[in-house]
Amino acid sequence: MTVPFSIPIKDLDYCLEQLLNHKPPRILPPDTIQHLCHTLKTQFLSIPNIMSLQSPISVVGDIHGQYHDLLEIFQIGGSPPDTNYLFLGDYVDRGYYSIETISLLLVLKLRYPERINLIRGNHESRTITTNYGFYTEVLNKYHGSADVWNYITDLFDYLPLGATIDGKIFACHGGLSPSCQQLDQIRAMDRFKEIPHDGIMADLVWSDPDVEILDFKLSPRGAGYLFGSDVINKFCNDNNLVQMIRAHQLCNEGFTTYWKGKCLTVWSAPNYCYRCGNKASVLEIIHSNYETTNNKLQNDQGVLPGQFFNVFEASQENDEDTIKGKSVNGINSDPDDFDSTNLSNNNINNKDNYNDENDFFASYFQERPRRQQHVEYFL
Ligand SMILES: [Mn+2]
Repeated sequence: MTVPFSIPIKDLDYCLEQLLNHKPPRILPPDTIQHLCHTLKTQFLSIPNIMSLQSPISVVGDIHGQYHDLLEIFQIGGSPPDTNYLFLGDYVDRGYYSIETISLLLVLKLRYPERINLIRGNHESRTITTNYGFYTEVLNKYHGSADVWNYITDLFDYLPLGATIDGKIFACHGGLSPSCQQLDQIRAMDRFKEIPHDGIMADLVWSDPDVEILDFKLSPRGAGYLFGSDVINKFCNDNNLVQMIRAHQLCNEGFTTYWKGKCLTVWSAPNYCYRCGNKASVLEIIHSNYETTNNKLQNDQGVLPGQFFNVFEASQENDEDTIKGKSVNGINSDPDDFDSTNLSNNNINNKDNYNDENDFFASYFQERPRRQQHVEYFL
């Protein structure tokens, strides 16, 4: 089924062209963003709090405004419409390109509604974005107007909170809640609001796993909880799940596995904040036919059969921004005295023509060679 939308494909492809064919990417006009958000609201209204998705699908963790690293994801992991994606939230804040990042994802959601799935992270919130970069970036790039921030943060209230994959895997941004034993409790919530400070909705986007504990414990983050092995075992048992996939925590190697793959963290912002030097990953889920695999549930990444973390490093543009040493919100500031006017530009896209009929987005990525993948299939 195709979700209806009222923005012509050629207009969406024009938005993609503005973002992809220029360096730096061109931001979309406020009226365009307003129109995108309005159209998406009607689409999100019909999406349940927990989406039912199927494999194959690629799961992406935090991006945090690292636009060029998001493009790297489509490059190494495939682009829609050929690849299905589930993004786990935290699209904005910290990095330099929150507007471009969220604009691209919103346009892609409208352009490929069945291929792109977005859920809400703790940064998809008015209070958090006011403090960690997105709000300030909007003021800077839109000549002092906060209109675009208002359009987009209003839309954040419509994002779904989680997803199941093949009915066996539960995915959300953060983790579990002591107030929630059944997925149906999440399904029954009114999610169309700002993220509250506590309760199930807050915990879903704020909580973290902790292998040192069995039960719940207050989180040092000041919101959400740490949850232990008894909690995840009971939750999976009671909801017929085999695994939980989440994001929300920086991983040096791009991913972390807990409890023999029962819980995974996928982190998709390489060289986070242009200074952490970490790798990033996308979790590719090929299938969930665990019963056909002779119970050989582990591999060298500690994930379940049919899954692998596609690990990648920062894009060239991330490196260039690192050299520029601009300040990043929420992180120590460096003097912003670098002259960026004469950066050598190895343009990420030098083509002038594009096919505006069907698959503009895919054709963009087919131009760049796919990286060799070290894939282990367990079919
Ligand atoms: Mn987060």
